Amino acid sequence: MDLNGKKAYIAGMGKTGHSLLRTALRLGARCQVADTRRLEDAANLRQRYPDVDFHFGDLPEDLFLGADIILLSPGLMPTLPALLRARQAGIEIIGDIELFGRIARTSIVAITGSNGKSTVTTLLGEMAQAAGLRTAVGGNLGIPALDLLPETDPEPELYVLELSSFQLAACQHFRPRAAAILNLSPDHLDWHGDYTAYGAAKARVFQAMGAGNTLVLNAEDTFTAALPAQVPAGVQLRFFGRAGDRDAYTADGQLCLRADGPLLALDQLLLRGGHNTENALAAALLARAVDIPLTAIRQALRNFSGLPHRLAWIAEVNGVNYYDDSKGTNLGATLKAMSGLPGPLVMILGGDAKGADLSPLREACRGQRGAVVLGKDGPQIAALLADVLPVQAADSMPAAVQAAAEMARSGDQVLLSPACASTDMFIDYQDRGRQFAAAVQTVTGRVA
Ligand code: UMA
Ligand code: ADP
Repeated sequence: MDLNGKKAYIAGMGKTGHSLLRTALRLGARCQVADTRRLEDAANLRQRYPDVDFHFGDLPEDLFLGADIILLSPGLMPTLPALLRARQAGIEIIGDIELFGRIARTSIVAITGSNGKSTVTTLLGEMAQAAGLRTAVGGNLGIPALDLLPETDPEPELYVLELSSFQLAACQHFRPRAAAILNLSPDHLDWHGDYTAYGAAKARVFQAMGAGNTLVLNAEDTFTAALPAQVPAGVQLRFFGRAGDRDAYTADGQLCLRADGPLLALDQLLLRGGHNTENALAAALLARAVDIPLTAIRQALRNFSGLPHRLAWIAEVNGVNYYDDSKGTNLGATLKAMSGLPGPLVMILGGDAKGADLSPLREACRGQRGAVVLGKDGPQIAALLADVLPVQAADSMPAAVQAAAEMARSGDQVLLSPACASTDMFIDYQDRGRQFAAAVQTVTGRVA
């Protein structure tokens, strides 16, 4: 990637923006940075990078017009007038993953979909490590992809990247050796405009793939099952699903690979729930696509107990079990989490619904014990559910847990799986999950 002497404009100065700036400077670019926010560390940034021009706050429409290339952060809305103007002017705009793909020299596995990405990414990373591969794991999961590139040491043998629809929307030639699209359900519709555009962004993960590459798809998901017609010639397709004619499936209490036979008994999998069985199958197919041996796959499957804030058990108090599924930030994830527990449930829902239609929650909540709603879209969810089950509103996590504990009866489960983003009330989903666990301790400590 030749950026030497080029004028690179970094759009957004979050985690990704920092990684874009460091990389562009290393490649010899002359950089400018813009962020629509008035960032607290602006003075530090100016001090650390004295040769870089920074622009914070509202971005003038013509701000990017002098750039040779714009390096875009994923969270920025594509409808930002300064970006639209630059696009009209024919300036190249690429995201961090496209840039990463142009620099990285070893194999990349990319994982996307609406739900299960972090789980599959982490699990595949464990499989690769168990196989003794020098592996770097990141992307939307947390460490920006560009920060995985070593400055001096040899490159990792394998990069495992979780990719969001925002990141993929800014990819053109990105070509992973293997990729998976796990599923699609409505999310981020405010950013993409509609469901079709959201799905199209996910499908960009395979647009530049070709012979020698493998695409793993969910055979049971309406969106992913219809994708093969769009997949470039030469790409090997691998399907996971329930039935035995898939490439990975479950049969007779075993996880099985069509090419390799039985992999592991389901009861040896520490991950719980049908959705996690799908995640395990997807990770195993990806692992085989990059030649990870079966022994390493089995070892990782036996040892991996899942990530925090994904249907994680917190406590049992007075016969009521409390579960943290704070990472349930869209409808699809919450429906899976609800179906993974026996019930009756007291749901804690709400936050920023990101423009999604949450009406399928009505059916899922029918017959459950109750719901407590929180946050920006709490009132909308309360109105949706009011005639289906008892609903209460709360203005903080302790108040929500208090209300849920009062509604629950012995044998019930209280489930925080909000179907919404957290950032209207919390720093992020981890903060929301931690506040939930803390509130469970205090509130139930009082009633116990
Ligand atoms: N923002 C502005 N103005 C700007 C730049 C950003 O208001 O000029 C806002 C964005 O709208 C967004 C926030 O700041 O709300 C962060 O945006 P960003 O692009 O700077 O994000 P990063 O801090 O670089 O973090 C991103 C991912 N975040 C998003 O895409 C929103 C992180 O995923 C990811 O871990 C990180 O890059 C490294 O790859 C988080 C996420 O919530 C976990 N992702 C979404 C999800 O999983 O649903 C897509
Ligand atoms: P992502 O990174 O895509 O958000 P995670 O692995 O972090 O996915 O899981 C987020 C939430 O989505 C979990 O809390 C769980 O409720 C749900 N989930 C996980 N895997 C799946 C799946 N394969 N299908 C549907 N929902 C899932």
